[in-house]
Amino acid sequence: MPKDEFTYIIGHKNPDADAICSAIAYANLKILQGHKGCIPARCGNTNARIDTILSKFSQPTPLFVGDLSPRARDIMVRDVVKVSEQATISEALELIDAHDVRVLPAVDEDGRLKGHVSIYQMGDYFVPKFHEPRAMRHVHTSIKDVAKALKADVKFVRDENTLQDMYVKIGAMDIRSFGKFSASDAIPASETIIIVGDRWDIQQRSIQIGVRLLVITGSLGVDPEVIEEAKEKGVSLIISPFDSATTAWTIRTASRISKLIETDSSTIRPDEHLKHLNRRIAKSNAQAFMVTDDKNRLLGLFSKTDILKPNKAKVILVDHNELSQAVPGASEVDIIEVIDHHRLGINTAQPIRFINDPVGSTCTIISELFRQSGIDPSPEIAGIMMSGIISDTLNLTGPTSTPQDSEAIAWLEKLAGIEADDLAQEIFNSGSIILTMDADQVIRSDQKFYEDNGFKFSVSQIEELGFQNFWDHADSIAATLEAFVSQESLDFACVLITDINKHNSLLVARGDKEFIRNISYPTIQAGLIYDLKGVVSRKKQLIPFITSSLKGMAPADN
Ligand SMILES: [Mn+2]
Repeated sequence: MPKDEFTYIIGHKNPDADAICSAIAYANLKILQGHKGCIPARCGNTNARIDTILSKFSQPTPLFVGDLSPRARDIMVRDVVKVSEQATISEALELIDAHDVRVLPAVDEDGRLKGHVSIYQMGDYFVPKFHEPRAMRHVHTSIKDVAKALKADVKFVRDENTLQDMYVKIGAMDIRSFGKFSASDAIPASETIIIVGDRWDIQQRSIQIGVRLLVITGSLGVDPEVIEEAKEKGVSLIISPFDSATTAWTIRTASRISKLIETDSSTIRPDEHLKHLNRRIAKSNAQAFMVTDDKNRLLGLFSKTDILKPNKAKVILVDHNELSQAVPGASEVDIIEVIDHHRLGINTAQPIRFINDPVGSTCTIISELFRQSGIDPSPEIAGIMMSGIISDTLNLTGPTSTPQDSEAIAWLEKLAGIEADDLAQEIFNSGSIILTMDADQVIRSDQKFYEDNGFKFSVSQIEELGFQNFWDHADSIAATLEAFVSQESLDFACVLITDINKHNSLLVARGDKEFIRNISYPTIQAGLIYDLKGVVSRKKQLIPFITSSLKGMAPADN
């Protein structure tokens, strides 16, 4: 299946369990509904919790997609019709005709690009040039290629593989003018090809003056004595099945393409971004652009139309709708659907299917889509959706949890054959992020970036059973966060550590002094760590606090 028929179903950067589980479940629903090419994807690493869920319900880790911006390799034709630089015009024309292409890349034996020939260049070769009569008779080829093009009956050949310039002449005149004509022509006999019918006198004279090749037309017989003389004088002699006019034309097509190859082909590397290529290509007159690797081997080609109307990948965003949280390049492809439960933050060029419901988890919405379609998910997919809901709503106990999430869990429990409380135990016990990762990874593992009132900031969240692991690593997490703010040119950054047992959080904040001063939660330590009693939701509790706090400040001049 060509790449353009794929639809990636993908959650946000730094995926959490809901982002991964909703992508898997929605791709499954789409496939059951008969949509082809839907692929669950992710744009970040999994974590211990996600790995536990995937292995419990026998699901492969979704495909990693790091960047969706279209590149040359996404639009190039891979099975390129190409021609050997050694080929004859006849072979090249046959390829052009058989494959209906305009441009043929010419390659050497190692597949390296030497240039290209086009139907225009070859047409020009055959266009009569009356001011240059020699050019109309010129061929650059070998005797062997001529014999092959004519499917000739070879009587005698000498140096048949030597590639040379030769000039075709039809011996149609009387023997008395034939000799004079050859003399006035200023073309040496050794470069002359004579085409003649059953005219014994012209055949004799051609051999006597030592022409390079004598072609007898119309499958006419030739005296054994003439063949003997040709051998003696070293004149190559072949018999063409065609009449003289056809023979002359066919010999010209036996000319090698080597002198016609246009060597200044526009070459492009496969990973060049289309948005960077656009201007260069719009200005170019080239008909085709060759994609080559660093050894100049031909990988593919594309035309101007291919780049102006690229076959874009399609994407469905789940569990997010802000481009700052989406896979890089998402804005350059077609976003065809969004299914989410976060605040709105997207504009699209086209109307799209957009489902946003303030429930506790994207998996709740997906389970409702299953129900609306009258499709029961498999026990594994039901378990995957339960996991997303349990993870996002702290097993229906968090403040973002709604009656719809409880209903979804009740429905899915039966289909999965598993109790939500048992599954929650397994999910929440699967590995403390603080114990298994270093401080930098702790910050990045579930981090979201925001822009509000001119402020750029990030909020990471980690869920732990109790705060002991955090206190053991608080200093290094705070110091790493401080460095992160300047590395990423942010105004400030926060880490919310949530105790999923007691439903409280701690907040580490670093960056903009005024913002930090405005944090009204009680400080636990002089080290800018705040006690957020009863706060467990980044989305519903912390982000609204931050945005209202920023409203009271002068806009940042980013
Ligand atoms: Mn979610």
